[in-house]
Amino acid sequence: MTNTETLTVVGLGYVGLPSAALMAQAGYQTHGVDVNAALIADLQAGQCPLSEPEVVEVVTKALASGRLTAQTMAAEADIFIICVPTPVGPDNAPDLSMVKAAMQATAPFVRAGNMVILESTSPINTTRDVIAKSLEDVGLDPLNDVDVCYCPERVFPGRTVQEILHNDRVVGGLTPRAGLRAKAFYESFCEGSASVTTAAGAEFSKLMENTYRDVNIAMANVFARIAEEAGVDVNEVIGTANLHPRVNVHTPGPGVGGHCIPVDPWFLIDAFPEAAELLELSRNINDGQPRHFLERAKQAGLPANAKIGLLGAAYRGNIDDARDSPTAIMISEIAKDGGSWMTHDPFVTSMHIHDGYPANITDQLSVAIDRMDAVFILTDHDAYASLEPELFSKMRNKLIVDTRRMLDAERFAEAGFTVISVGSPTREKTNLLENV
Ligand code: SAJ
Repeated sequence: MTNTETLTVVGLGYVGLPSAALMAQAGYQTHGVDVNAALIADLQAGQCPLSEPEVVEVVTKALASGRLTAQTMAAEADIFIICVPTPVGPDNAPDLSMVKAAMQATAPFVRAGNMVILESTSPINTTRDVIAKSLEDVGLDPLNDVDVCYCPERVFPGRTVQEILHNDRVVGGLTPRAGLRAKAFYESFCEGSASVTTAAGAEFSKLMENTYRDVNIAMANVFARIAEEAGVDVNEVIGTANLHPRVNVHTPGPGVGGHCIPVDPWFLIDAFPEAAELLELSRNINDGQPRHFLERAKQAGLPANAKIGLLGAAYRGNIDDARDSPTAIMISEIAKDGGSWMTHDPFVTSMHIHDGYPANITDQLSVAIDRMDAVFILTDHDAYASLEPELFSKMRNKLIVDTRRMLDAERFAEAGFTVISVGSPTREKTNLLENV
């Protein structure tokens, strides 16, 4: 490999660590930095603490090759990449404290001629107001001495390595020179192409991409609520509507989870509250889905102080990530009603309420189903796709809320269950079976 520049990657999370490993794999001598000493100790011992098998493979290989090293301190390099979290606070205002702290710790190592790239999802103008400002504070001119850029990641958790390597990227320079240099850098280790724009344009593009998805999901959830009232099956209608060549209605469900889509629209709402009215409404519609399902369940006979089994804690299927999951909102709504709950997830074992879960998935599911007043299916894990009515036979009250359309509602109704499916009228039990 001929990539002779050295890199410092600050923030070794689910994007920073695989990115650093892929840069190392492309021949760059890469210095990884993180404030988490336990993580650094794992990496120094050659171990990758993330769970995606492909990520583990590239990270362990990069560590073993010596091209990727890890420390809690920044170090001098030709190119610096900042990949730290940018959450929102309790008031939904952006919390840039980690970007600021990372830049304060990194800026003293930056020299004239270097490039500094921010990858963290950020409000418009963060590259100018935080990154460039920190460089000015150490005596550098961010428009002339250093190339300063914004280049958001676009990875879909579960396919991290392939998406870093193959997705097209947008790179925004504070100057045209910086943009062109960042384009050449990303194209040196990624297959996707990089489009050059301004730093503010790239920041806005990232927020627009995730907000587009949030608003479209909110619209799908509104269509589902209309279908439930109108006595129509929303899935059939979405199927026919999507035959139109310019229509792509998204999938309704329990709301929107993950660390990006429920967060990023707030960066626009916070800065442009009037213009972003639709975005705030959409956020509230999506976060209101758990309450909506609870109200439907009450109408179908969910008792007060109900005990509810929750199948799925991850924010989407077949991953172990429960950050900002609709299940967390559902739990707080159940608590407001004085109810109790038991969660099951084949991947997110930290959210199991029960100690000592059995190893076998059917036995595990029984813990979250038997003697419950209702069972809510909240995550589209493959493991929940083929559940049979017999598994639910020991429920106290045969009420199932399927927020993901995982079950054959007809079959469950025939077996004596009341089934509430997203986007479809409630199906009452058609005959009650004794001792199913
Ligand atoms: N969801 C629906 N209906 C849909 C699609 C998704 O209810 O039609 C729900 C999912 O179940 C999940 C949530 O939305 O709870 C978000 O999941 P997701 O699969 O849409 O996306 P993430 O958060 O895993 O990843 C997104 C991606 N962005 C876009 O698709 C525009 C990814 O490319 C970004 O890199 C990532 O956010 C990020 O880091 O910003």
